[in-house]
Amino acid sequence: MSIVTVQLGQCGNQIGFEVFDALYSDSHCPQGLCSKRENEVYQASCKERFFSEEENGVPIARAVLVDMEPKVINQTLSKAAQSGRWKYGQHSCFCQKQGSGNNWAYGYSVHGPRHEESIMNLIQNEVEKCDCLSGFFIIMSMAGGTGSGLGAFITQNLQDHYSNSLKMNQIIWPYGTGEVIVQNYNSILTLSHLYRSSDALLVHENDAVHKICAKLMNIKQISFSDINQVLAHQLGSVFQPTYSMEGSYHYRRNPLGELMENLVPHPEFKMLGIRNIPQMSENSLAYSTFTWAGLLKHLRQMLISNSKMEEGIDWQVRPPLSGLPTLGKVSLNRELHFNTSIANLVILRGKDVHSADLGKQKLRAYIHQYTKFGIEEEDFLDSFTLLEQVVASYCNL
Ligand SMILES: Nc1nc2c(ncn2[C@@H]2O[C@H](COP(=O)(O)OP(=O)(O)OP(=O)(O)O)[C@@H](O)[C@H]2O)c(=O)[nH]1
Ligand SMILES: [Mg+2]
Repeated sequence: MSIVTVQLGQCGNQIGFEVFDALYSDSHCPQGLCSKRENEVYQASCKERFFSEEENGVPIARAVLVDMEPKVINQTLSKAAQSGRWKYGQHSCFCQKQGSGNNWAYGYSVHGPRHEESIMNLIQNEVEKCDCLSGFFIIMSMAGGTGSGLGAFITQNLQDHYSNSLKMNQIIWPYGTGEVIVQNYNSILTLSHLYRSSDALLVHENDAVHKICAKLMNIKQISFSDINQVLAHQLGSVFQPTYSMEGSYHYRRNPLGELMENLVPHPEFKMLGIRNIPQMSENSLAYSTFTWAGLLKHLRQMLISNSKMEEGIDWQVRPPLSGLPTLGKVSLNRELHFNTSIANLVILRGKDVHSADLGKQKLRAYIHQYTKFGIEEEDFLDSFTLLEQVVASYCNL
């Protein structure tokens, strides 16, 4: 089964490129530890998922590229073509002359309806190339204008047109500081809209990945390209084929279905995160040894203590001994309480919702940028309410 990837905005397109490049490199790795035949089966399985028929021997990514300005799309297309190993389809991109200027409302209410038909047609063309569709993987930032606003609009459309196919959105949580002032409002709108129309939200925080680049990969001047390579590596580890119960040479067939069956057991809990080990520069890798048991132990503790990386794991945090702790135990023993990981991200932001940062007074200063394009104060209130509900559900887990 295949996945159609939709890359939206600067962030979505730049990450999308790195993801396809990582998937291709991994499945064509020259020093495989397995037999030639096994390698071929693995390659074929990866190809079925992410690449369509070859053109002159070069596989074509099952992807649609969308941005409202041409620069990033042109760069992305030419980087792929220059790789000589894989490329994007000739008729797989849609771009215009002017972006959304970090305005979610412009992406959602103006670009969305205006270009709906053209973008949906491109997606349909890509779907028709699949023998069997597993679903959609939609890559976008949470805080910009095009990826977030138009991305939310297109995801809603996919839900309407392909209600039986799974949709997973990869969303990039903006840096905590130093970016555009309206990023919090854009993020609230993105999250609440995707919560209604997507099946799973895979969240990556730029701050956390930046730290991985600095501390684990030893990169001095970190660029988006470095960050995106770490992200792509993590995504590859999730999407590449794994053995089915039938044993070697048999890979699982439904990449998104199998992930969601295990990770999204209830539609209220659809926020996902990835923990990945080992993560280090190629140079350090050569001097390291690992055991499977050791890796699992670290990974498990990272999950429990909500560490984003292997360094600095808090070994004091423990899961509850059995089932849910009673309320009394929670308050007495707060620092030892089991940490629900990705939910924390929303819960922390959830608390901020009540503080000055996202307070209604501040919102008033910027609301005109949204009302100009049809997003009213009431839409914000609906979004706040929906997210508060999500926070409450996670708190009650
Ligand atoms: N990880 C990562 N984040 C990015 C990248 N490019 C932009 N971002 C983040 O994405 C957010 C801005 O969104 P963009 O994707 O640039 O915006 P856009 O979708 O192109 O929308 P407009 O430019 O407003 O039309 C900020 O939070 C950036 O930190 C990237 O290549 N990688
Ligand atoms: Mg842009």
